[in-house]
Amino acid sequence: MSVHNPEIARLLERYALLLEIDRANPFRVRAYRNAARVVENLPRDVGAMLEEGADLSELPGIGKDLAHKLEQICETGKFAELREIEKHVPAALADLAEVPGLGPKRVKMLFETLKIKSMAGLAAAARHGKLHELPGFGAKLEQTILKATEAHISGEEQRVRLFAAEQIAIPLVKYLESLKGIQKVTVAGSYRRRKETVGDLDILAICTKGKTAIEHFVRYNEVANVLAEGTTRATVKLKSGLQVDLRVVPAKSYGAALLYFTGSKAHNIQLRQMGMKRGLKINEYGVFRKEEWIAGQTEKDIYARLDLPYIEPELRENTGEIEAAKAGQLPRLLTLKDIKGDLHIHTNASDGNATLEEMAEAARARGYEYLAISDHTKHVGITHGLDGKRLARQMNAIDRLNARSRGFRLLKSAEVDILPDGRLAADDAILRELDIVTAAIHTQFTGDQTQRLIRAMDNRYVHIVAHPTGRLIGEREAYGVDMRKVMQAALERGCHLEVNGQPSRLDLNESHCKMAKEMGLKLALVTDAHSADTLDYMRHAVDQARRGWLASKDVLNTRAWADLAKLLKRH
Ligand code: DGT
Ligand code: CA
Ligand code: CA
Repeated sequence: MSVHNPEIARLLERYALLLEIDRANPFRVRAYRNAARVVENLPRDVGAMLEEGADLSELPGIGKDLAHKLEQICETGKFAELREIEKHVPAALADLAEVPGLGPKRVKMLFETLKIKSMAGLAAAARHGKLHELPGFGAKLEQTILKATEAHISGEEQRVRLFAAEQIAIPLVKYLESLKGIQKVTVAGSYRRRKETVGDLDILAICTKGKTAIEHFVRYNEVANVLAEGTTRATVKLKSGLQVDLRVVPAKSYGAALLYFTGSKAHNIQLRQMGMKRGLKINEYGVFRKEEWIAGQTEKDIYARLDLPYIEPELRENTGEIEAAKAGQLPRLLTLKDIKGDLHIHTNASDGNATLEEMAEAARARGYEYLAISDHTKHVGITHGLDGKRLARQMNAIDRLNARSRGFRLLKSAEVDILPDGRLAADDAILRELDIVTAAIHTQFTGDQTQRLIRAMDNRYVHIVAHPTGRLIGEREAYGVDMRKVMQAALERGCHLEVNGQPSRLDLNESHCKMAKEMGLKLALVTDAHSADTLDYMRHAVDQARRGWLASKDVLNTRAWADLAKLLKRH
């Protein structure tokens, strides 16, 4: 049985929701929700780990009991407790709880008062105006629900997070490349533009024998059904639900096809219009003057025909990149190589699973010059947070390790909770001792959080605000926050915000990055890693930053520690 991580996470999340509807102990609910988060952010499939005999209970947030459930899911596609609860709480209620504006409590109420237990039932109730008079509902919410349920019923596309799409695309590309005669395989579309979610995968391959390549593709063992099959293109649906288009092109028009299928559509349309003004026709086969083919082997050749420099895929959204290219003002986008250290990670002193030494070693192995150890400080609701004593011990350990190492430095840091009134959940006496204080909201975030974040930055020991909007892609909307105000406040105080590279967060997003750059606010790119291998999530933060037009100079941790330390000084 091949069950992939996103599916496992979805089952755990679903169970948490059903428990919540069933008014189970909130700690249990949270344990399952945390586990869902851990699984969806794992770099490898749980199934593959089990095959290699890994002990899942060593994962952060996964105990013996949960590890056992993960095994059950991998073997049977479900687990006993989920089957059990679905006997008395209709499974569809979990879907209803995810409708914007609803939630477990309201769903329970709808079920008990109006007997609503399906999406269709909810849509009908909204359409017939049965919801707006219920306590706490109102006409606006009724409209929101109506729209959301109708979109759901009409089967509007389910988008997949980029990280989950990668886990599907990478083995598929490897499989395609294994065919003799295939020269080059590239995933184009939104995937290549590094969007945070993708609707489907658009794969391009160079091959002289198109038909053979297509036959090889549709035989892939993850294919659930073949939706279209021709001699140079095919569309399949994979077992994961993701749709994949493959197009096989000759080497001569590879650049043209790559440009076309990378998109975005809006970017392509602009280019085509520019071409038309010069008497050129641009399509997926090449650039043509009258009927004559004049370019198309590389994307660079095509841009050159329009007197444009090469434009990076991450910028191709028709949001000013073509104008900037014309004016010679494209940013030189930062790359992973520019990053000199990670400014937000956890060890097993709080909720991570690796030791201080292991994390330091992994950071050195990545060529970093520094690593900030930012375990949670102790606070209600934070598991294993460090109190003053344990933090002091960690600082001593850091001093000892630093004394022994050359060219690499561990930074003393902590991730401190921002309380609802904007105060921090740690004493200044502790914060003063740290190289970097990262403040974050983890609880009670209904309503606008702008002032709460600004208050937190009023504390003169705060340097960086972590995951500033709190959103979880596809799961939880950002809390209300006026980002321009927060960024302005950060500038005034000499504070900074982070771009969190956890695949489920990517917070700040690309438009926030762009805003920060325009305002002159430097950002920290971090992983929030809870294990050594997830230090690699830096590349997701870099993707996001590139989509937000950031150059190396717009980012804090592209600098040596001495320069970074100066930038961190508060006004
Ligand atoms: P997605 O799949 O929703 O995440 O987004 P994309 O950008 O991957 O879009 P998709 O898969 O519909 O199409 C892939 C690329 O093909 C798209 O980025 C640009 C190109 N394309 C698709 N349809 C058209 C079209 O009607 N005109 C032009 N110029 N390009 C198109
Ligand atoms: Ca696509
Ligand atoms: Ca497509």
